[in-house]
Amino acid sequence: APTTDGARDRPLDGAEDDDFRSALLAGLAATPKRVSCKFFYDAEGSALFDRICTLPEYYPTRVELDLLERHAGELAVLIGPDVELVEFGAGSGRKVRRLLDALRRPRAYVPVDISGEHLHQAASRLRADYPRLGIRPVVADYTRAFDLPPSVSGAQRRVGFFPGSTIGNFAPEEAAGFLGMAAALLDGGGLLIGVDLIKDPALLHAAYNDSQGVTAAFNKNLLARANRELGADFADDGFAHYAFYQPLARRVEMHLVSLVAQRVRVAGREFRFATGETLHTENSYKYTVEEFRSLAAQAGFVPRRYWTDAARLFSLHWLEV
Ligand code: AVJ
Repeated sequence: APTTDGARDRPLDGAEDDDFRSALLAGLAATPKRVSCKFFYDAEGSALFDRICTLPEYYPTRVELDLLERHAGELAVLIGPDVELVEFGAGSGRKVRRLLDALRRPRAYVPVDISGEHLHQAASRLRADYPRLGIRPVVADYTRAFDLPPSVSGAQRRVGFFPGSTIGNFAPEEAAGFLGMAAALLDGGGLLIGVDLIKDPALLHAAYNDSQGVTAAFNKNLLARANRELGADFADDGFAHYAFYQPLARRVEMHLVSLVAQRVRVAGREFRFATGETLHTENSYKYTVEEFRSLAAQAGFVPRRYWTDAARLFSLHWLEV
């Protein structure tokens, strides 16, 4: 089991609270109002995120899957045989399957996720199709320091996998902190990581404001989740999805904007929203290839190879420790 000790038990994303209730109460009391994006991913939110990944405007998933397939042969050579693959976050399994299929004799798959249920599902789906792979889920919040169980016998090196530009949810200083922690866990191995790139703001805007409204539903599910789990009384038509790219901050911001002056009750406490006041729900930072490589180098990795698509929408990086 992962261990935590007080000194290292520091969150990297600035969220002090692990549980939704105390995090939302603290975030609604703060100015400006905010809540960590990790609370998007209940069962409803995870299903909505899977739909986002199939949207025509949301290029990251499509481009990253294509990069994994196109460069499978080169990845297999760089990563090497008999590795233990550690995934930060348990995804739908689509990306890790593509990677596992490229690698020679992968020994073990170690998904790390805060949600035990999500991990259990990811593990059992893979077990059926990869009977010779040791699957060893670890329940941990990878935004904080955590330990891994000893490597499986026969594994040559530990290789991390952090796809989807999830690193973009960290501010750059926090991303450096995460990479430093990953470098320590993956000593002697490497990290394969997907990073979304700075591009025409119109393309970023479209990716977070899809025409089917799935991203809006994903964002608003946070309020629905509060109503379901905390007995809150957020009115669905009282808030709107609001997402935009901030070129100077190099990030997409998602907010829920209050359409009227209103009071909301959450877990027995009352909060006021002015008209136009927002609850900030997510940051998604974008990088240039060179900026990301120097961030990784500062954190202790040796940036080896990277791949991008022809339009330079998205990048995949192989970093060694
Ligand atoms: C999973 C954090 C990479 O920032 O693009 C998608 C989440 N939010 N649409 C991203 C998300 C809105 C996604 N990450």
